Amino acid sequence: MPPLTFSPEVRAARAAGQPVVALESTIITHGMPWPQNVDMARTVEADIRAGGAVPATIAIMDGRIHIGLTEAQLQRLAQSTDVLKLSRADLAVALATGRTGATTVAATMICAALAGIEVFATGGIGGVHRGAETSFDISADLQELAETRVTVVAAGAKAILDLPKTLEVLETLGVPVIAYGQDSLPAFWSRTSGLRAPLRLDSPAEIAASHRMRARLGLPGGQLIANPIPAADEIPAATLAPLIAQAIAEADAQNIAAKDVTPFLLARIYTLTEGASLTANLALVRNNARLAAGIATALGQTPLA
Ligand code: PSU
Ligand code: MN
Repeated sequence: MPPLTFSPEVRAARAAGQPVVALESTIITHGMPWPQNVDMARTVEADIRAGGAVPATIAIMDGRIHIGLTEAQLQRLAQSTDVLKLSRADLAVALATGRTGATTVAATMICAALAGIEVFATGGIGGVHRGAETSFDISADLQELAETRVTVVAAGAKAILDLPKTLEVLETLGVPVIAYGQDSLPAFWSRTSGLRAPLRLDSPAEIAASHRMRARLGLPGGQLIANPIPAADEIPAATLAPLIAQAIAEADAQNIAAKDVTPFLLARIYTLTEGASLTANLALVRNNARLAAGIATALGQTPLA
């Protein structure tokens, strides 16, 4: 039996058959600074409740997989500076040795699936980093989307990544990349990337139906729903491009590698945009949470077969 601990709120939701939406914790510990990270976590949880579903923020604490965090646990996680960043490779070691850590998209998908949660909202997924042809830096999030049956709502991938290569890898892995309500692939801070998304759906009911159809076909793996940032919150790609280039050059100069690359770039871009990147990030995570609540609700109304 996996070492799962449900929060009282999530336990009650499961007993009542209410829709549940998973949330990751690396965005809290490694994606945003304190105290904005804890505000974001609370606000996004409230958005999911307002959307008629129950939020389950997932983290590893004291050797248990926590599905839903209490206020005290959220505070503890958000304020610690030495929390581990856990992906698929790290989960078992962290649990077996009683550690505390935040789950990435990949690890959150694994834990959500273990808990029977089918929908997960986040900001951006990991992907193929620029220069991956020499660094081989490709996030484990992509492989996880191919293996674990959870529908992930994100705002596309950040421009710190190589978006065309990320799309190619997802295609190779057989992951459906579905733009929500438009033809273009959204690019996190911007509504459009200049790339056409491979697939498009226009309603939570359609997304729920294709999630169920994958199960009927016996296909493992999830769906990536790419939900564009609201127009009012967008940051033009041209504004960010030089700042992203600067952040990547600094990461190279300082030999930042492996797990440290994404948190380093996010922190630098936050500083270089004087916080504007964080404001937009909050808006898009909230937008994704609302859509995920709609999908979880629609799944509850969609027959299993
Ligand atoms: N991209 C973002 N914000 C984030 C992350 C990615 O825009 O917070 C986090 C997520 O937890 C994601 C992880 O799963 O970084 C990917 O890290 P890596 O590139 O090391 O796989
Ligand atoms: Mn990486």
